[in-house]
Amino acid sequence: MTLPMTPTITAIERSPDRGRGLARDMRVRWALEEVGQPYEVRVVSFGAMKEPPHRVLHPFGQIPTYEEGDLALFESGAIVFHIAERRAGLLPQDANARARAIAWMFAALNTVEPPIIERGFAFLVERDKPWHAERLPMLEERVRVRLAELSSRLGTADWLDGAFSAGDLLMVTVLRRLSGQGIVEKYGNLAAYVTRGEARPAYRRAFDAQLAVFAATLPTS
Ligand code: GTB
Repeated sequence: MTLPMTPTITAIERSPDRGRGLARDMRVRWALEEVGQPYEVRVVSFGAMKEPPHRVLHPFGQIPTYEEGDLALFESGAIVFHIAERRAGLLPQDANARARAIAWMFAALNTVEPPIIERGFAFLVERDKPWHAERLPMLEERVRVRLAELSSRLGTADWLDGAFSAGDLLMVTVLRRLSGQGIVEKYGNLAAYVTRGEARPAYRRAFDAQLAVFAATLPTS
């Protein structure tokens, strides 16, 4: 199969976040914008995601995917890492600093994001269960502990380890899932960190592009 050389990513048609940039194509778009790589977007419906043509690209029937030349990738973290490795701007040159930035990428996806997602899912799908009220404080506490630890490490720094990196890009997108819920806002430095990420020109371009897709895929009547 011949695949295009300009990277093509996938995004959801009518994203449930209503264009707030919370779906995981946002982090890939932002990474591409940071390194100045033009890209194309293929919008897929929830139904099409589960069909064989999309599952060839993504075994779990999700977005985002990334196609470039004869490479097809899935998992937003792997895609951001691929972009960061091949183009300058998201990972430091110094080997140790680079390793630490990669550690922050894993921390964002493997340590900070899971409790945030679990709490979010509980709100979405468990709210009517008799045990929900009992389970919720534990889920809230797990998020709180992680944020307190992250806040303590960030301190007064602008970014997690020196210059802005792919670790910050992923961490900001993970924290944004809590935006407006009064949780990140309890940690002034984390709230400022998210705002700093969102103020980057590359972030703004990525955000506007995903919002345009949401607007364009809304039903017309
Ligand atoms: N680990 C994968 C990755 O990082 O790439 C997870 C990918 C994933 O969950 N993708 C979602 C998906 O395809 C899209 S982002 N879901 C369809 C399915 O699993 O069947 C989903 C999303 C939408 C809205 C919000 N929000 O409003 O907060 C957050 C995330």
